[in-house]
Amino acid sequence: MSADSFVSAASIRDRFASAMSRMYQDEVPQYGTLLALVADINARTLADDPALAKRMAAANELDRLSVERHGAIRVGTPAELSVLTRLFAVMGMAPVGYYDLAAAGVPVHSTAFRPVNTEALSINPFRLFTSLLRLDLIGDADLRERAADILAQRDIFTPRVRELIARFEIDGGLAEAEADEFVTEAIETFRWHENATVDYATYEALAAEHRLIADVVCFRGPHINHLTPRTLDIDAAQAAMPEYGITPKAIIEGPPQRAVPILLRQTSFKALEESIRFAGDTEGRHTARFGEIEQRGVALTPDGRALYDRLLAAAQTYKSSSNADYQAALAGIFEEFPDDLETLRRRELAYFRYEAVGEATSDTAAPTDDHSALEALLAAGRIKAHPIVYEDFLPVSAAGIFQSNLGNGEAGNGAAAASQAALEEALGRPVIDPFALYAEIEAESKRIALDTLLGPRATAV
Ligand code: OOG
Ligand code: NI
Repeated sequence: MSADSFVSAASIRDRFASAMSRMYQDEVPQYGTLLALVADINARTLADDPALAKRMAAANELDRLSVERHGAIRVGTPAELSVLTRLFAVMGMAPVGYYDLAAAGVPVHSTAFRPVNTEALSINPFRLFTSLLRLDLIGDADLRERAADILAQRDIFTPRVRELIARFEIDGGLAEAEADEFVTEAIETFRWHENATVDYATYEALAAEHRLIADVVCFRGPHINHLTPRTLDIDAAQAAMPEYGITPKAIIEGPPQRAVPILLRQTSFKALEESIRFAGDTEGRHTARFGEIEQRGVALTPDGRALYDRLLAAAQTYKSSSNADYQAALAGIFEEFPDDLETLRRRELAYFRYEAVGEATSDTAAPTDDHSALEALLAAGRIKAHPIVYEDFLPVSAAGIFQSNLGNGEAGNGAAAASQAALEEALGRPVIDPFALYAEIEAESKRIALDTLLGPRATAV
C-alpha cells in the first residue's frame, strides 16, 4: 500500500465529525435545533457585518465554520484513554493542554484531542474535550474498588476498530474502504446506551459520591455528552434560544462581549432527563447529555492570558447575579484589556498569523532587523496580520459547564493535587503545550512572510 492511496487524516476526521454529528442529532433532537439556530445567527451576523465576513474569508476561516464543533467525553481508566490516544491519532488529533478540574470539585482531569497545524485546522478543527475519571478521589475504599471492578469488565472499543488502529500504525495510513469502516466502528464507542451495566443500588451509591462518577462507571461506554457548534454572536444565540424552545444556563462563561473577541465564550443548556434500564430491570433516570454553543476569539499569549485570568478572577463575586448584571460587571472589569487588534498585537497580548501580500519587489528589501522590517511591511500593507483563533478550552468555564449540567456544585476535593504526569502516563505521551503551538504558528508565518518579501535572511525575528 503506497502513501498515495491512503485517505488523509483530515478527511477521516471530517467524516468522523459529521458521523458523530448525525448520530447525536438522532440521539438528542434538541442538538439539531441548536445547529439550525447557530446557522441562522451566523448567516445573519455575516450579512450584517461584511467586514467580519471579509476578514474571515481572508483568513481562510469561513469554510470551516459550518463544520466546526467540539465534543466532550469522559473515560474511566488509563487503559481506555491510551487506546483513545491511538484512535484519535488516526484522525490527526493529538492531546493538547492539561485541565485540572479537581480544583473545582469535579473528580476528573482532562485534555483536548485536536488537530494542531493551520492547514488541518482550516479543513476541520474538530476537537474532543476528554476527561479521565480520578477514582483516587473517591473517599470510600469499598466504593472505589467496586467502581474499578465494574470498569475493568467493559471494553469500550469494537474488536474491528482495534484492528484498524493497529493497521494504521503498521501501514502508516488507511485506504478508502478501511477509512469508512474505521469511522463507522469508532463512533460506536461514543454511542448512548439506555441500559446501564449496574443495578440501581450501585448507581445510587456511585451517584451519591458524585454524579459524574455514576455517569462514567455505570454505562457501556463514554457516550458523547455534548457537541458544540461555533456561533459568531453568542449573545444573540443565547437570546434566541427560548424562541427555539431551549432554556440556556444562566451565565455565559468566559470573557465579556468585546469588539475583538478573545479566547472563548460558552453557554450550555440542560438536555432532558433520560430514562435508564438498570440491571435487574429497574427503571430510573439520569441526566447525561446536554447542549452547548461557543464563540471563539483570538488566542492569547501567556501575558494576555495572565491578564485574562486576573480580570476573570476579579469578576467571580458577581457570578451569582443575572447574566445581564454579570456581563455588565465583567465588561467593566475588562475595560483594562485592550480591545483593538493593533494594540493586542503590539503589546504581544495575542497571537497573530502573518501573511505576505504579493511578491517581493526591490523596494521591500530593507537593511533593517526583522522586527522593524515586519512593522514597516505591515504599515505598508505588504504583510497582513490575522488573529489566530483560540482552539482550546478554559478550565474555569469548563468547571462551570460541568457543574451546571451535573445539577450540583459540590466543592469536592479541592485540595487534591493535580497530576499532569498521571494523565500523560495514561495517554501514553506528553500533552502538547497550547502556547507553544500558537507561538510556533506565529513564528513560522512571520518567517515565511518575510522570506517571501525580503528573501531568506540570516536573522530570526
Ligand atoms: C466537559 C465539560 C467541559 C467545555 O466546553 O469546556 C467542556 C464535560 O462535561 O465532559 O466541554
Ligand atoms: Ni464543551
